[in-house]
Amino acid sequence: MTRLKHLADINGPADLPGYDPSAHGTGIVHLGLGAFHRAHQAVYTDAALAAEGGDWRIIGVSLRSVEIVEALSAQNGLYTVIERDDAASTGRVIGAISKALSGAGGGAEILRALSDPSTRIVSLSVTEKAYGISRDAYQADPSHPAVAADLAHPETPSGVLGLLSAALRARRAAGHDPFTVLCCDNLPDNGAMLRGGVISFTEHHDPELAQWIADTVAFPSTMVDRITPAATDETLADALALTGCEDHAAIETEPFSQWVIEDHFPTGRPAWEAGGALFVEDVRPYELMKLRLLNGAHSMLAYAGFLAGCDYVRDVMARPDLARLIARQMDAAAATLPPLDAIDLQAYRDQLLARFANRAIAHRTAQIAMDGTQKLPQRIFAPAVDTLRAGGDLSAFAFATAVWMRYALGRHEDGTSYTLNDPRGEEITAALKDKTEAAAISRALHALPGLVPNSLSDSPKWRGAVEQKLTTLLQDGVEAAIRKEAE
Ligand code: CS2
Repeated sequence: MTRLKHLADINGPADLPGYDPSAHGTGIVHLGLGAFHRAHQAVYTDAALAAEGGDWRIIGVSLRSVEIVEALSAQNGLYTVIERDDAASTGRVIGAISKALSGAGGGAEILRALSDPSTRIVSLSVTEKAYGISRDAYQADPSHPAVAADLAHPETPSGVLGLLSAALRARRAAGHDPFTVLCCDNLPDNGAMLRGGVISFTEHHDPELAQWIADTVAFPSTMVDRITPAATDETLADALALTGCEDHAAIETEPFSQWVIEDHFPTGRPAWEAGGALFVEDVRPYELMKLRLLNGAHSMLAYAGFLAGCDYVRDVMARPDLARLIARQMDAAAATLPPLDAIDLQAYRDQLLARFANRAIAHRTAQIAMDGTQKLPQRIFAPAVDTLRAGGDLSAFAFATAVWMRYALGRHEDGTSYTLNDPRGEEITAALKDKTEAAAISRALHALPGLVPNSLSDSPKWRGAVEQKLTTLLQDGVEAAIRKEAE
């Protein structure tokens, strides 16, 4: 079987890049080579290259995984994106990635790529937990392992903040322009957050450089959206059918894709609007809408669905009671949003429900359930705070929190256990040891430092609502609790 490596070898219905990849230099280093980057930013860059050309190909960096780097390196960076919905699967080969680098063996090569004058944008999709930035103060968090390691050895960084800071130092010393830093993770105000993290990290050892970063480096915020599950054997089999080639980096995703970006790129950018990106003054309202409606409902359905034995989001949507709770979650979240002239919230919500119901996408509830401590603050707690302040109905947020707490126990009702996949997993397990009562569990999890905002922890109304729902989950069982909640 031919391995995907040259466009000329492709023999199947997949679309090919509308340009000659080898005719374009690189202009972007992207940190985080996961499925999401390959289904989203790389696809927009592919469209931009086809529409307007330019030296904007991407050096993709995986900070931890070696596998994807090996797969893409063996394929000249080429891979297939499979778009699926109930009607059809279509394939498109992407040529935007010029090279893949791994951080597993140390950061020297990555630092060279970041410091190269041809690099004008550094984009990131590294997941919420990789940053090590306090969410309230936008400061580097020295208790985060990568931040601590890089603060101790800033010349040999391996984490996000250390790499960005060291690369900016090298560029300044060499007289090169700084790059623009583009955060593509699901965090509110993600550009400002990353800016605060990089500057405060740098202040520890080089205040002058920190000032230069504050004065010269742009950190536009973005809202990113495309539901992209982890690839499965079926993904790879379909890629073979679509290209006639074996493709170890293929991914599957939904037809929908959205990217809203603040247009602040002092050193230029690709014509991402060719792929449908929307450039706006202020991303925040879009980001809040997406985080609270899509991601908030996703987290709730992941915990409730996982506990109810639903492996995939589509299975959760097929249950009328859970589907009703998902719609309720979105409505409760929508009530916390400022009006956004450009968007019809009702239509957005209905579209989300249809996207979740896509039967052709195998999106695991267990995948979305990961890293709850990193996700719940912006998805569930922030809108709960707004709802509490406005005197609204807390039910949806309290239920989402209670199902997460039930999930945090790490065992199903039949006693089988599962791994709590969360950077604070050990801390949670220690806090919950020997706790069986709802009140004790809720107290222990509310007491985790920096997780639940004080306005919620200190509110008897909130605490009562969470505890009551957790009591039902524990005493009557998950199924009965879902039924009762959906009544
Ligand atoms: C999901 C997101 O895994 C998760 O937490 O909620 O990855 C979600 O699929 C994307 O944000 C959709 O754009």
